[in-house]
Amino acid sequence: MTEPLPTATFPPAFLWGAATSAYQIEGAVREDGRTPSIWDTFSHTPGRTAGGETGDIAVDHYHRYRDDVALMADLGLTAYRFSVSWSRVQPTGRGPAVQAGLDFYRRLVDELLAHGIKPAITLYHWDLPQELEDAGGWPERDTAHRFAEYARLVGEALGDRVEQWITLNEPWCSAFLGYGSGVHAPGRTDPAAALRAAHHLNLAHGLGTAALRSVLPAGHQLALSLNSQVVRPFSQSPDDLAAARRIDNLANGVFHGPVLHGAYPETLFAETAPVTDWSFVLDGDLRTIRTPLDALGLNYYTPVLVSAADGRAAGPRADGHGASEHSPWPAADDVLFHQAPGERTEMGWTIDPTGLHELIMRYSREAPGLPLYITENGAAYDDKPDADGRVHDPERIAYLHGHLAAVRRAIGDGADVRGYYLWSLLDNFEWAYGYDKRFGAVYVDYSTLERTPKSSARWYGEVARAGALPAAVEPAA
Ligand code: IFM
Repeated sequence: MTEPLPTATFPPAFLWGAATSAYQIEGAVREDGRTPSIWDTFSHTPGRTAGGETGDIAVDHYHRYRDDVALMADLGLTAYRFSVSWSRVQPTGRGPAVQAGLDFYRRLVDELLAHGIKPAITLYHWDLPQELEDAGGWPERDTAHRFAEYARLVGEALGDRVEQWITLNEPWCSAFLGYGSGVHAPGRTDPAAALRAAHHLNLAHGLGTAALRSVLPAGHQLALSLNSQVVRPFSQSPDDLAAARRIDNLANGVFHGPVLHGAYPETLFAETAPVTDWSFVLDGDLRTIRTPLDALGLNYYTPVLVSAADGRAAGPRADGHGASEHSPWPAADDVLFHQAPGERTEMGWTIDPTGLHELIMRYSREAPGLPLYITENGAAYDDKPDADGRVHDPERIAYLHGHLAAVRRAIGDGADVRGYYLWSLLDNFEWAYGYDKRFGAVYVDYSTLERTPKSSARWYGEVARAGALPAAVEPAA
């Protein structure tokens, strides 16, 4: 029998990582054959992002990746999760790959491996090639087949050196923010299209996983990253409990139902009947989607608090997903979203590490035996350099400490959590919020693109090196 771990110590093979995504950091949007994705189009459309900001330059990671990898190694990180830009690799979303695009990722991976950092690839982090959106986007079934072809191309090119693969990042956002509330690209506001998109994203995950398995060496790890929500009822009244269950279906069940269990939640069909009859789910789809996974990625930031409408006023919809008169939650206009009590980050998101513990334990039960990774967790704060140019961010250290303690507690409670990826390595383009929200452990001066590790980066690096959490949360000097 193995010895129990001392309380603050993590398992020896635990991965200490940071995460990013292509459009948020790379820039170089017109180089080496890359064509526009839906985020290029969206961010260049007046009124779509704060201050009209775009990812044209972002933090220029495309040219500075060597420095960024050196920075990670210097901090002591052991893993890095990044996404591949589909438009860089397969500019029209179909046909052969562009060598220059693949070469960039090959160079990045080689640099990581040379520094002893384990790469984890996300194939799709929201940046659909514009040509595929012009052909109908995710509400069209063919997009799932296009994704599988793209997955195979990247798998063939990088499968010899990358073991960890994630098909999709947060398909909820792609479907419901992209096609429902319209606060994300492509900015459509059609609840039926959002549900079709959700199904075709699930299908893309299934087809993409099969395509990857056909080209990757045995033993590689295939996963999916969900931003599964911790949905809490405002009260224990039957109506509030029913509201929470409905939102749980739309936030979680719509993805983990087919992926883990091969079926959509029964009640989801009746609840969304005013919007769609789900006739786009064809025979065999659910079998394809349920293809075995090797791990599950969980992204967590904050819980969601909901109630039934019943005459209560909740103020503006406080689900943390941007301002739009269109709800991202199809057929749920009678559910109210409330601000959860407690301190908030700069995003207005309530800080509650107990939600992360709850989420991990839920998926340990939903998918027994499936290794879990926290593929995103972190916080935005209004960080500023002091007179000496240093950036102190004790709030972020406290946030990370609290959430890592929750992960450790879940491991103690029997959960098989194998790694943690802080969101994000660098300050970056926070989608519709532009550059206003800083999630980075490393500060970026947007006028010079100079990088300065914040005190949280140093603190996190020390935790990674020690493989254990300190008792106190004092910022590292
Ligand atoms: O920046 C995003 C990331 O792209 C996906 N998950 C949430 C992060 C913070 O909003």
